[in-house]
Amino acid sequence: MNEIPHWLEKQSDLQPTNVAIEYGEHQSISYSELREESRKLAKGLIKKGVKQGDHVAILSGNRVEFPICVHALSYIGAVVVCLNTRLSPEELAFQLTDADATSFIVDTEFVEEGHKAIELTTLNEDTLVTMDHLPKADGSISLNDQLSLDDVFTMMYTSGTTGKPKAVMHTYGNHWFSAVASALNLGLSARDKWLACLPLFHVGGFSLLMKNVIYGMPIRMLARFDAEVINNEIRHHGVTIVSVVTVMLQRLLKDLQENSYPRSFRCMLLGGGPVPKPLLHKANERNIPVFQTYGMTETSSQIVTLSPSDALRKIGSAGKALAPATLKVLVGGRIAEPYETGEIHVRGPMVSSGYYKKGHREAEYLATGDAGYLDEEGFLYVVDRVNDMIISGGENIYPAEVESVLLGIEGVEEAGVTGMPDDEWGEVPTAFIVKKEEADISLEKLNEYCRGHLAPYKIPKQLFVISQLPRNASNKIVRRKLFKSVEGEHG
Ligand code: S0N
Ligand code: AMP
Ligand code: MG
Ligand code: MG
Repeated sequence: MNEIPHWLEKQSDLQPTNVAIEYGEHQSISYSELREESRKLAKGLIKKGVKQGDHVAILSGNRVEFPICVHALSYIGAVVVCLNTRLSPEELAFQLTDADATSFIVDTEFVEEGHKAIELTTLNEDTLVTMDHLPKADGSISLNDQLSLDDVFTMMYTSGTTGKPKAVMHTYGNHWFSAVASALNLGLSARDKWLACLPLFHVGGFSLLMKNVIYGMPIRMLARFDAEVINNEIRHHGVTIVSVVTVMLQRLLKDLQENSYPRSFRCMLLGGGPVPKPLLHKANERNIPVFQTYGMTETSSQIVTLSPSDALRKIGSAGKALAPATLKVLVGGRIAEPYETGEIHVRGPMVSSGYYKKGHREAEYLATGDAGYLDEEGFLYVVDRVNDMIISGGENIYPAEVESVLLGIEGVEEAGVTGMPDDEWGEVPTAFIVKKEEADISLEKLNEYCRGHLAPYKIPKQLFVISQLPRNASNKIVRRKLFKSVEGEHG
């Protein structure tokens, strides 16, 4: 059996009194306390009926109970289903049902959404546990002291091209190799403290909880993104690494003004979506050690990373594949020439083997759905996406999902959605609608309807009413031609 000692048992043995997590104003929890709390919760949950193999959903902001729940579930051998707090109750209900969740742990801040979601499922109200009333128990209940690398540990939703989200399954081994690969790439210092401002329910944020217990490295957890607070943490409180998406770095630079970061701050890990080159130049002028990285939920976070020593020479590149990973660019099944754009394929022990209930991937390489090319030295440049996904502020939006909601609006005959460049969010969704004769469709009406069904970031920010959608020979919407079709009709 491919087993390793439970990582929290290990850290609490190696460094029981050292700080594991700093949170809130001046609070912290040591490794032995994190272990104690997680074990008590595991026993409490077992008494409540949670068993090995159960799927337990978590809907939570960045608070210390999140990792406590995650570790408690690992002690039981239950699977953690991470839910995005920005989703509508309808979207949450879909994921709870699809994931076959049998228990639901909800942050007090999202209790209303949690209850609304559960009403839309066949789950019982009493399966919902709020984070302020987590069951704790003592006594001799046996818990896992080993982790089997092949067991599924987490499920995180990502969108499917057909419209409905699907759950990426990560094993303990995926998370372990992801953390190890990152350390081999970024290095690890005894002084390191990683700031967690990315939401913990996405893999970029979640991976910090893993590094925390795999490396024994403290993390500083922040409840929400506040550029001033984060700059203060970096400048004055010993943070050495932070993971961000583009809009976060933009806000940090704006708040930083003429100030600078200390030399001990060694890595601004920037990923989750495209990065405008002027931002990279600006960060470089301010001596900010930006590491551009490419990764996705399926790769358990980073899989390709560029170090600052190459940052200027290779500006805009996402770098090279991490030590245990391989990358190739394919054009119609053939390896692309240098500078020839094709679909990025990746392979490595951090790559998920499949989606829940969708079967395991047969191919060794994962087809990422991203388009890119390698230069003559093998540095990767991500240029576009093969599919029509929109990325707004690091959140993915699948046009098909939004379109199917728009079709529910009275008077909407057909709907197409595509991304529009946006200074703040990178891209925002735009709707193109063919309306029924006589129908009155406005952005306001669309907004009002969507609010009940979709996370706010997925709601189209602009509306064009047109007479027909551009379609190809097989009648599929050609989303890339949507803006052109407006020009055709109005200009
Ligand atoms: C950028 C964030 C923090 C913005 O949220 P903020 O400012 O907290 O917003 P609110 O105050 O809640 O709301 C204000 C208004 O803004 C709207 N809004 C919020 N977010 C968005 C958005 N993304 N797009 C559009 N609008 C948004 C609200 O709706 C509200 O509007 P009104 O006022 O109209 O109601 C937040 O968006 C955020 O946290 N983004 C990041 C999400 C994230 O984690 N993305 C990465 C996901 N991908 C991965 O994890 C894989 C890649 C990866 O692992 C990685 C990524 C980065 C770095 C490293 C790695 C790695 O590999 O390790
Ligand atoms: P997610 O589904 O949230 O895991 O998002 C991952 C997606 O973000 C990838 O498939 C890419 O489309 C995009 N992405 C991540 N990193 C980069 C990068 N460095 N440059 C461009 N796009 C990126
Ligand atoms: Mg994806
Ligand atoms: Mg968001």
